[in-house]
Amino acid sequence: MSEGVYEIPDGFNDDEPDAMKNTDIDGQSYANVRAFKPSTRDGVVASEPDSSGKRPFLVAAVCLGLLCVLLAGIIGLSVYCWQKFESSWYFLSTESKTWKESRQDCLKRGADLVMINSDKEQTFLFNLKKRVWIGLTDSVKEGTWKWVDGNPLTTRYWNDNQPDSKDPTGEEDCVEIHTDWTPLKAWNDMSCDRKLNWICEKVF
Ligand SMILES: [Ca+2]
Ligand SMILES: [Ca+2]
Ligand SMILES: [Ca+2]
Repeated sequence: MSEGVYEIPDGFNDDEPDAMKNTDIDGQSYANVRAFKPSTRDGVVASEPDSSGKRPFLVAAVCLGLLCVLLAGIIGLSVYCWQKFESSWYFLSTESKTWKESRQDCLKRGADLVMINSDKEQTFLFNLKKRVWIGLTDSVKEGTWKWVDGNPLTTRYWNDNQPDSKDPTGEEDCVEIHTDWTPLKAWNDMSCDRKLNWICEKVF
């Protein structure tokens, strides 16, 4: 035959991709109408980056991975800052603030200053070995101690000589756990304007 190109009949299953088809008839080469696209199968390596849309997906995958690492870090850090004991989570501050500022910090964290209901809880807090504010005050009525949720004081862990309200500059209306004493006799009333660490409690 000297002219023409054989047509592939309908239904003929040609497993060669269109891009690879070349027809050689009578010693003459006919290139396929579609551009030749190099592939590793041909021993040709593309020197240009693949612009088929894979790159944006790769960038998105890397960004997602980095976001996951960041989230894991934040979650890990927040879990590290809170300690679980019995049915509550406790946050021990690293800063020192007044009693009122300390309470505001706890409220921002979705918690409140710690309220102590048992010997076990008091001992756990004492063993943290920090002078800390707790959620107990008589600022509304001198001598009437109330927890931050408004409940009256029933279980007490005052030191033998406390509360004494003997701050030379004024009243002592807020309560700390003092580290110098014993676990179940560790409370001291103190001026609310003094700066101490504090403990927030979240009950579950
Ligand atoms: Ca408690
Ligand atoms: Ca007082
Ligand atoms: Ca005192």
